Amino acid sequence: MRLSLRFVIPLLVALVAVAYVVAPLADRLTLRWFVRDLDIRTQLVATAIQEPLAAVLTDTVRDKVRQQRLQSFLDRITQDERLYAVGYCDDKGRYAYRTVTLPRGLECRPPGAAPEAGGRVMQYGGTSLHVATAPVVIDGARVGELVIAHDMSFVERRSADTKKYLVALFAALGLVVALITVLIAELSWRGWMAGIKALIKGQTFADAPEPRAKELVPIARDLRVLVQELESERRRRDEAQMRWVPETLRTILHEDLKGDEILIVSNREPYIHVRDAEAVRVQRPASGLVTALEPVMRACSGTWIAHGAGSADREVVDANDHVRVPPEAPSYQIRRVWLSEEEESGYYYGFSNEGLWPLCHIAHTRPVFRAADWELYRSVNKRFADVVVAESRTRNPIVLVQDYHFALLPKLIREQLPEATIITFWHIPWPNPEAFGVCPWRNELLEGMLGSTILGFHTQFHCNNFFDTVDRYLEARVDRETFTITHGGQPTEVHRYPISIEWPLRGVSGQPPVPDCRVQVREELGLPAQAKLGVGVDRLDYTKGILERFAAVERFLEMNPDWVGRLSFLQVAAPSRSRIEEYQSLDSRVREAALRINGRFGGGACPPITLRIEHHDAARVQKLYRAADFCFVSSLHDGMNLVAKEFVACREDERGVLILSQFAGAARELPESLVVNPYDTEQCADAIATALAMSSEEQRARMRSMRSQLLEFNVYRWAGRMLLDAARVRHRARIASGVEGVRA
Ligand code: ADQ
Repeated sequence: MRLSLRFVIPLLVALVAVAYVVAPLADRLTLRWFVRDLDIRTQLVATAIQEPLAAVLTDTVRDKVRQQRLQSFLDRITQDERLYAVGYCDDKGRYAYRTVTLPRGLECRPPGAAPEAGGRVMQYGGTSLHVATAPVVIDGARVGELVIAHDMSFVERRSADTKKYLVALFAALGLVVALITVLIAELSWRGWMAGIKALIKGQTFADAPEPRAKELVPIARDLRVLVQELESERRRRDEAQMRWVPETLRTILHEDLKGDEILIVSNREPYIHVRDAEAVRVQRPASGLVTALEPVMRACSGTWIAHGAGSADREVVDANDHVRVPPEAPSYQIRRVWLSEEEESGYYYGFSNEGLWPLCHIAHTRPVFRAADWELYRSVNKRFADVVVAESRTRNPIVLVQDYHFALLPKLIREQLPEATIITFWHIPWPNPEAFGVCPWRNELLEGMLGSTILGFHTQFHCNNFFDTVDRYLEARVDRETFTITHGGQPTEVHRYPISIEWPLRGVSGQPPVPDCRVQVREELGLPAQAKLGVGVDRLDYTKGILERFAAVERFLEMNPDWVGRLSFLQVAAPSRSRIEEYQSLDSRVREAALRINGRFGGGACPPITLRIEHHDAARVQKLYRAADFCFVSSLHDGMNLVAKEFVACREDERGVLILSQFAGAARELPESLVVNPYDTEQCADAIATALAMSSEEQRARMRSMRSQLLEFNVYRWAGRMLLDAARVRHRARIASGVEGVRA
């Protein structure tokens, strides 16, 4: 339709132009040219016949003879096909001779009339005639005048021919113009479309090329900015509808954050280099924080700043203390920070893990606060702040500060990089104001954290506790409607970001089928093939409720003696913070409990408790999850607990039961698990009984529901939501600075 219009319109225009403008104009012009030609021709004829005419006129023969001669002379002349008629007017202004064809009404001009400048056109008997006069002069005296009429029908014939050619010419021209128009329109339409398409694509991928059509370039930029903003806005609004995969994070980074620089700071590094007898080995620490952030960093690149704690860490870094990881396919770098023994002991073991860890977990372990530890905590936070500034290539990087080891860091970074976007995530619970209030440096800690742009906790409950704590101890404006705390003019948004795992969990697809895992793990543990297996996977930490778990297994066997020799509970516990007395004591208590329970119910090939206090690699842990009939997470208090989520992620067979503590953040997201109070031994023992008796249909229904929750709420969403919020804050700050600029 579009094409045919483009074709027809130029053609119609050409034809109308021929009919109403060109043809009449051509008519007028050709007529004028021919009249001029005929004027000249008349003069030529007049001149040519002047002499013979004079001879006839002056001949002394009789009048009659003269007349006859003149007549036949003029008749001869008019045999010329164009010469229509000739007349001779004498000196009295009367026709002395005239051919019969001379129009009747054509009178002689009065004698003495001035010579005519040119001829005139007249109609006669349906024929157009050109009539002109020429004086006849004999011996210098004017004796009369010739009237010469030319037939102009040839002009009409030629004019008609010319019109025909013109129409044909213009039709051909119109056709060519129409074709060229269609061609150009089509090409430029495609060009525009390609330009616009590139432009629209450019909203999603910032590196889209400039449109080739030059005229599109300026609007391209404006349009791109506009669509990008709309797109970002839509993303923020439609976060719930988005599919959360690594690519989504990359898109947010490139589009919403315009590829801004990302720095992560945590105490634990994602890869530790350790020296064996002869070689350097790479180890991945058992840490929920690392488990969550590593896939995010793979997706985002950037720099991860962490304490270099491995025995071979210094051997593999470059001159700037950088090492690229993951070793198999490097995609980001670690910047290692070296701490002395004293610093590590005061900042990490002392203030962080003997002070803040028990302070934030309500696990009835008394926090220990030493002034010396506090000083080292402060100075190490300052060291890390300086490293962040040194690593930052821009004045406004996005810094993701991780966990309770760095409560002071946000404020320290803010002092040196006021434009940085600092997102602090607190991976452990936040207690109520009374519990937190026992810390001698509570205000400094709170002020340090409020240097953040955004502060995240796993649950709303922890956010509310934080609001209450700030409200209680600081002079700050706490706005619970906008979730913002303003302290010293610096606003901090406080939000809930429940952490999760990557989905699908890396490595699971490479695992043997679940039945094979069941058989292999039972063989490896020396358990009977039919034995039921429960599993617990933790860092060896008193907050994880390992002793309470054992007590529940013991109680279950007490209540259900027929299960003795048919059920084994495998506890794998990664040694953790083993320099701290409380942890050493836990280690011995856990070992003793396992021995005692095994002594009480064991003896056979299937001990009630199988305890492995050692670090396992991720693949091994996944295999254990797959081999188990149930997984028991009995944390006394836990920010989230990723073990619960990992267990669910490893069970694509939709079998297995999760027993989960109500005091782990994960219980809010996985209510289809068997939710228990780990302090209630009876309830936990019952939960084991329920798990062992649960039909496969019920297992499937519960597992399916939990899996769909994790598919949707994975770690990319956790990180993505924080980054989107950061993008929103940055966007608003840019607008605000623009407005300031205008005001100034
Ligand atoms: P953690 O206290 O470390 O994390 P958790 O969330 O359960 O606890 O993560 C532990 C991680 O270590 C899991 O990935 C698990 O597979 C791994 N792991 C445990 N034992 C292991 C072993 N023996 N060998 C090898 N790997 C082992 C803190 C908070 C949590 C919060 C996370 C993330 O205490 O509440 O969920 O950070 O924010």
